[in-house]
Amino acid sequence: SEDGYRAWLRYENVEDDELLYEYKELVRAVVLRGNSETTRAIEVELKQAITGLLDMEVPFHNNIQVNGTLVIGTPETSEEIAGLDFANKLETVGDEGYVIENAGIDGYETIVIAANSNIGLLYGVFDLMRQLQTYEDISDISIHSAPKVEYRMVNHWDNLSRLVERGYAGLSIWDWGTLPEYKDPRYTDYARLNASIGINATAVNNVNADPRMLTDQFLEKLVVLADMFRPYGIQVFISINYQAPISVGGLDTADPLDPEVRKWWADKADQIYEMIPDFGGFLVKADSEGQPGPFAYDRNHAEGANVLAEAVESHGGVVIWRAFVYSPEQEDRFREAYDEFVPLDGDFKDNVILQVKNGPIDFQPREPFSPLFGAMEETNTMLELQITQEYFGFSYHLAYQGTLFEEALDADTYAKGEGSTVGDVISGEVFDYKHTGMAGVLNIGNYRNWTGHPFVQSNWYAYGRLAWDYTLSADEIADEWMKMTFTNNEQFIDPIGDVMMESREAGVNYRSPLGLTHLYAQGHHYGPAPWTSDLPRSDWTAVYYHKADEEGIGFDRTETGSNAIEQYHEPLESKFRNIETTPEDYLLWFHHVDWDYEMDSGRTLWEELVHNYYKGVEQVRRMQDQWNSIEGLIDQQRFERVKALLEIQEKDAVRWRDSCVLYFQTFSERPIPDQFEKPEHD
Ligand code: GCW
Repeated sequence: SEDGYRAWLRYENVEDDELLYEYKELVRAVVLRGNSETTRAIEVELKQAITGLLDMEVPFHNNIQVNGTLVIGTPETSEEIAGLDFANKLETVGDEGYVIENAGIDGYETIVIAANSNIGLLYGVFDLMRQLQTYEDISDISIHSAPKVEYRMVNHWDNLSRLVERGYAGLSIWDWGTLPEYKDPRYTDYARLNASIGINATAVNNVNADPRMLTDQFLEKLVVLADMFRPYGIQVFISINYQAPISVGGLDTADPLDPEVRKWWADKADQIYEMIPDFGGFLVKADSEGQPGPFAYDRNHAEGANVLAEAVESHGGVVIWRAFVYSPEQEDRFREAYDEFVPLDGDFKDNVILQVKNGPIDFQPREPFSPLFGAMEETNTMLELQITQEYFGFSYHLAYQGTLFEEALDADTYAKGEGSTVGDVISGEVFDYKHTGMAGVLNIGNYRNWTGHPFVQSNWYAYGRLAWDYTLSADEIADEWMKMTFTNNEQFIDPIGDVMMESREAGVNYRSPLGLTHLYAQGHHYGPAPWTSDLPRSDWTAVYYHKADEEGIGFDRTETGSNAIEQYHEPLESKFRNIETTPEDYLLWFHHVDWDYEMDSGRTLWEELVHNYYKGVEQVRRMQDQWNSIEGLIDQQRFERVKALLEIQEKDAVRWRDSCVLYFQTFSERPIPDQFEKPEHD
């Protein structure tokens, strides 16, 4: 049965006879050099992969004896590799990169996987297996690959109770109750899946952090996870609660400038590093959504972060400080992170990284990029993306996020003129950052298939691939993922590739087209409630964001409004100030627009809004048709599951459309034109 547990590491038998023959000739034996936990993991992985893909047991030899040997090693562990021409090219791939090349060694034809570290080799092996899984020709292989950012992290919002915040796939996979005694093999599969896409760090607990994570009881459990992840190159991080010196340490203050507090954090760090020598560091959500932080002691974010940074510094650790802050006092939540953090640029220690969500509000279906990217010249700044579909239909809707991630990474900040994309900023190309990184909020659960909806796995996959190389395209990543996860059959790949590539835009259209924001029901963030108005915090209401009235709709962020547009570099600032040059996808993010404003299509704003809502529903219906067309090309189990989920998605899309259109109509007081019942697909 296909229950989705293996995700993209299915290693199914290659079904193309010619390719199978080619692969068997090229991978007849393996010479694997080195002896470490990681090389043992490589051996296990390769045996499993080749047995599955090529239906044969590959022999591991002590030296090269046949043509078609796969030679794996570093210049230190392998004389064969040290002697090769391209051994000197290895410098360019750094600690974690790798090279895969054909090479003649001692008269034998080989494929070589070379790297500077065993982890690099592991990544190379996963890449080669991906070539086989996706039916690439490897007879003339030449791959040089190195990650573009240093920390490629996943963040779990998992509570110690095992309930997962914004997780839609069961309980936390960390079974704290049976740790440290029971080493669930699932933890190893988790590490394999992550390593296969280049993830090298995980923060295991929720950023709304339980202070108990810092107690001996939980640290002992964490040691086991760290031990199980280490062979796969994955460092562990924990989220900390800023009041821990009080609640765990028994002090009467958590003031970061208090000498006792400093000592407490330093001692705590020493203890953790004693237990986990390669511990990554702390992830911190402070003074945000009710979490404690330095503000209680009149200290700013930099003072708050630096005490922690000092504690882990001598151990090589980092502190990841989140920039997700906003409060009801401000007129515009959009402005807030920038207003709070830009004045502190330069005040953070070198081993602090500021973690910024892609958009200024909160993981909406479409946001302009956060103006903090490109504004922090002296502060390491990393990107936070959401893999879990909090605002995208949980694990019920098919919504491939690769396109959203790509859009965020490719956005040009103009920080140093044209061509300073968010990707370039966070990889340290624009400013000279000491540390670089990306984080993805993962929130898999203990469901058999990890993510609930089989297609949510693709977000995890896409995130990892882009964290490794932000210049990859969402399209090619979707293609790889489908081939590895479902089938190489083009009759499947073509229509379902279209489904994936269109799915995010469909989700934007039926929820919040043209730059609308946050129309969700309060709390769960699943269904529509654009009418939400009376809550204890105005910045949690929907009316705060859409500002619909008799005149029009949208949030004025020009000089007549909050002027948040000033936070962008030119020429973006001028572009967004002018309603005519603001891209329509972002229109209502920046302007309060008259219902009769004429759009590019010739329709009025009201008509265009309605059009988009109707189009979103049509897009889902088309996704259903395309899915139905592939019946029989994959296992019936996953086929039926996705089919049923698409039925749910269609109903939800209709509900979103009707709720929003009818609600906004109470302001526009304009008719819903008949022809929008079924707009043509454009
Ligand atoms: O998107 C919001 C979520 C919260 C989350 C918060 C954050 C962990 O609704 O559930 O809390 O963001 O990113 O801190």
